[in-house]
Amino acid sequence: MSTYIVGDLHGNHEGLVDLLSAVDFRPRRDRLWCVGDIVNRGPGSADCIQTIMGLGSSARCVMGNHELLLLACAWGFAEEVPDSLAAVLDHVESTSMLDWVRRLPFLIHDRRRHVVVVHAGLPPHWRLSHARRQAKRLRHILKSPQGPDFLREAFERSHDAPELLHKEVTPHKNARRRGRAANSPYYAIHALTMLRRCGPMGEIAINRDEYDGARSDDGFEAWFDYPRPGRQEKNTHYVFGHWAALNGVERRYLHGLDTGCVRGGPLTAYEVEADRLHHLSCEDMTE
Ligand SMILES: [Mn+2]
Repeated sequence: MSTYIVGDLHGNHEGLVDLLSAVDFRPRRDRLWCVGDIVNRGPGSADCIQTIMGLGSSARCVMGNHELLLLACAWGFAEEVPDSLAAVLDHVESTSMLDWVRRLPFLIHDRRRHVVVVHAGLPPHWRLSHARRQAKRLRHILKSPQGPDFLREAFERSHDAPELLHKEVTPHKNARRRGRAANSPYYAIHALTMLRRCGPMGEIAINRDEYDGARSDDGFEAWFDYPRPGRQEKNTHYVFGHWAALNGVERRYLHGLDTGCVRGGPLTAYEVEADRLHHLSCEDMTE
């Protein structure tokens, strides 16, 4: 039995099918997990959802920011609806697909396999137990009747006034206010689905996504370059996507799997039990 964690698919259904075939994936024996952003950009968003949904309990997927965008499109408050997501909304099975997307978890922690999966990252000042609670709360909110209002508010904060989001999601220096800000679900949804670089207390750096592997001079480091407690579980593999500009990150216990498979990069999957990567060449689908 093998568990394959696959990087951001972005509607590259061909890549998904080819990868499953290349590793001789069998749903009764193997498991497929996804780091999120299975939709948008590429032409096969609906097919990606259906294939993964169709695997039932053999597949798991965490929520990515593009799944949130799909929900925003469905709920009528996205600034614009990309063609690749309109195809999901127009699909005859859209209701069941959207219902599935809405219920995706924001974090997977498999204690037996010693694996944690999130779409973007974990703020360095969060313990894993806190991240799990936040993820659970977000999932609960999104699938509740308040889900659309909550997501609309989260989108408004990040789209209409990014500088305001920056302030609101940034933990305050004052300890009590800091605690409150760090517990904000708007902070949590941004961190789990959008985080790239941040300050030591999880201050999110908006629009500062460049990274050359060296320490930065502005105090905003890649979330995974901070020591514990952000990744305090020993002997546990942390797996994420979202940051295609890195072209993948491969360190001991750290696996960044977004290698831009919809823009001509490979599709990358991490095979948990064997502790190894698979790369599948893909054609550029954005042209
Ligand atoms: Mn993403």
